[in-house]
Amino acid sequence: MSKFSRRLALAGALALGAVTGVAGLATSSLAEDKVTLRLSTPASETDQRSVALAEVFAPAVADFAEYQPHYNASLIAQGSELESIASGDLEMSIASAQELATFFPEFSIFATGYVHQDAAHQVAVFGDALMDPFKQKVEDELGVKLLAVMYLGRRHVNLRQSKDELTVTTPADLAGVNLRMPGSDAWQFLGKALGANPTPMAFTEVYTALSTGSVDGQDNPLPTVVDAKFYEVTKQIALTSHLVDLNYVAFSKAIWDTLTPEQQAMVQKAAEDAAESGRQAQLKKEEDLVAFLQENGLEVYEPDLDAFRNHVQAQYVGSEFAASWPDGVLDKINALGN
Ligand code: KDO
Repeated sequence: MSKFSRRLALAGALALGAVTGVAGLATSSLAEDKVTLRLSTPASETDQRSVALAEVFAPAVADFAEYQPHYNASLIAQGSELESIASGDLEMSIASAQELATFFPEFSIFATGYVHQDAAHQVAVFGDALMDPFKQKVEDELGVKLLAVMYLGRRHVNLRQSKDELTVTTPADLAGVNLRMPGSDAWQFLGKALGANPTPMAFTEVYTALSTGSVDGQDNPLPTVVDAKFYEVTKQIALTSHLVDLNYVAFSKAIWDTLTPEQQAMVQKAAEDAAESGRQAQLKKEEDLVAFLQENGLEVYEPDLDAFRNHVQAQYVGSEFAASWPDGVLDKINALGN
């Protein structure tokens, strides 16, 4: 479905969701006196964002909410979570800017290579007034509240070929490389901007695709490469840092509206605390995991970062994505960095 028809289809789903979401809550409130918060994510149970939500978010809201996480996309397919929240079939997800860009193209600014500089920059951007119209639109048109920004990490290029077979120095070295990227336009564009031949595929299929050779590689941060065991079926990581990647804690507005102001404040704080806890854990892992990967036989090295940054940025200039960015927002984002 194109971006625009997807957004139109949502208008109907949202109207329906506002009704079924609240009805669902009313039933569960009467039966159990607690609101059920189902979260669906492609991430595993041991992913640091999952851990943070289970260990920090869930207990903080336990007085009035029962948190029910579903991992490995076992409840909802990757990329369909926001629609599910809008239609009242899900209460929470760990949403990407790329998924949001399928409804609101301007979100691609947060999914663009080499825009965010680090985890602190993500937090500054998310908390800045520049985010207000983005958050408002998602709330009004999708029925989803973006509560906090979670740090996924620096995405790098992770390949099956050994460094002897293929050394990645500049984007030209990725020509013809079938690089798995998640399946939305913003992701695919980033794969092309890196110089590769992007192949769309759900996260849960990547391990098998790498082991059979149906793709040459994938891109993800080091903690994901380890958590999903991609290092077992790949031989090298070129530390391109092409995207300091984030996810948002997404929460059903229909459910939010049924909470008391005190409960809303607790949900908000719980999401922020979980994001902070997950962020610190993920940053620590990123620091520690190079050694682990090397011990496991992977070659981990830095390519020509200027060549990658210049090439990727040049691809966005004049693109349909850049055309959707509100005037002045990129400058504001840059001003919040180092
Ligand atoms: C992935 O599919 O590569 C990706 O890293 C994209 C992210 O936005 C996010 O959906 C993530 O997968 C999942 O949470 C699994 O880690």
